[in-house]
This record gives sequence, C-alpha cells and structure tokens, in this order.
Amino acid sequence: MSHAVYLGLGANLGEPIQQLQWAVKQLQALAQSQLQAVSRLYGSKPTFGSPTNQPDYVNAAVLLQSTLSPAQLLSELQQLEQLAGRIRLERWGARTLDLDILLYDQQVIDTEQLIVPHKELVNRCFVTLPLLDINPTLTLPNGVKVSSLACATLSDDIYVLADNCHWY
Ligand code: A4P
Ligand code: MG
Repeated sequence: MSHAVYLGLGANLGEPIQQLQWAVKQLQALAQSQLQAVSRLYGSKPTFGSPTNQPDYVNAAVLLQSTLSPAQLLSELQQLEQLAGRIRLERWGARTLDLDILLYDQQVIDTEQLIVPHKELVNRCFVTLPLLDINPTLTLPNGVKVSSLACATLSDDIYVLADNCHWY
C-alpha cells in the first residue's frame, strides 16, 4: 500500500542550497517511492536554541508517495544524511543536512526512534509554509488545519529564496 509522506529538508552550513538540491535528487531516486511535489525554497533564521551566530537555514518540504514503512523510510533518510555528511566533510567542511518525517498519511507514531507528526511541526514556520505550498488544505491527524496555525504566514524570520517549485 502506498502512503502520502511529507518530509522536511533543512541545511545551514557551506552550500545549503546545493545540499537541498542534492537531497531532492536522492529522494527522486528513492526505492519504492515517487516524488510527487516540492515546495518553494525558503531562507530562515536559526531557531529553537540554536546559537545566533549561525548562518540562516535553507528549508523546503517534499511530498512522497511511498510503500516504505515509517522505520524503513527513517533509515533511508538517515543514510542520506550520513552520505551528505561525508560529501560535505570531504569537499566543503562540516555542514548539516536534516531530513525529517513530518507526516505519514494521517498516522500518529510515537516510538523511541520516531515521532510523527514531527514534534515541532506546529511551531515552525520553516515547516508549515513549505507544507502549505504543496497542499494548502493539509490537515493534521488531530483535525487542525495547517493553514490555521499561528506561524502559517511569512515574517522577518522566514523569506522566500526561490519563488517557484523548480529550484531543484
Ligand atoms: N526522530 C524522531 N522523530 C523523527 C522524525 N519525525 N523524523 C529521531 C526524523 N527523525 C526523527 O535527529 C535525532 C533523532 O530524532 C533521530 O535519530 C530520529 O530517530 P537528528 O536528525 O539526528 O538530529 P537533529 O536533526 O539535530 O535533531 P532534531 O531534534 O531533529 O533537531 P531539530 O529540532 O530539527 O533542530 N532553524 C531553522 N530556521 N531551520 C531549521 O531547519 N533546524 C534545526 C535542527 C534547528 N533550528 C532550525 C532548523
Ligand atoms: Mg532531524
């Protein structure tokens, strides 16, 4: 059975745009999965206790249709993060690539390895805005519309870097 899966992408060191472009290409080739949609590309101020002297983040979201289980998907994403880490260390120095599972159908998952919906989804504009690009009527498993969340609009802390969905 195929599942609708929303993923969050983030990077903030080195060449974050290229890093996210690389990640989307890898997701296009992911086993048992089809890439259905990609959000606009956003720049965002570091949040949630990050040191303030960090560079801005680049963030996006994608929608996959996948027959991978949540655990299989997490494992694939962690492999991509590790591979990106190795490439980065060799070529451009230490950087980050974060790939998070935001939503997996309307399932609620709470295990040691995986919490879905992602625990910070509702608090993060750099997650909600890309999600709304892909699906303006997206609803969370608890019935809340993503468009009704407080951080569903642009602000000083988040800005559009690429205004169409073909930056990748
Ligand atoms: N894990 C649990 N649930 C999930 C999920 N839904 N998706 C576990 C993915 N992983 C999930 O993640 C740590 C562990 O979370 C994993 O082993 C997995 O089993 P990680 O990617 O290894 O570590 P991390 O990303 O550094 O931790 P975390 O808590 O995901 O960091 P955050 O909270 O995502 O912080 N500001 C802006 N503007 N933009 C950003 O993208 N990102 C962060 C990273 C901070 N500030 C940011 C941004
Ligand atoms: Mg993460």
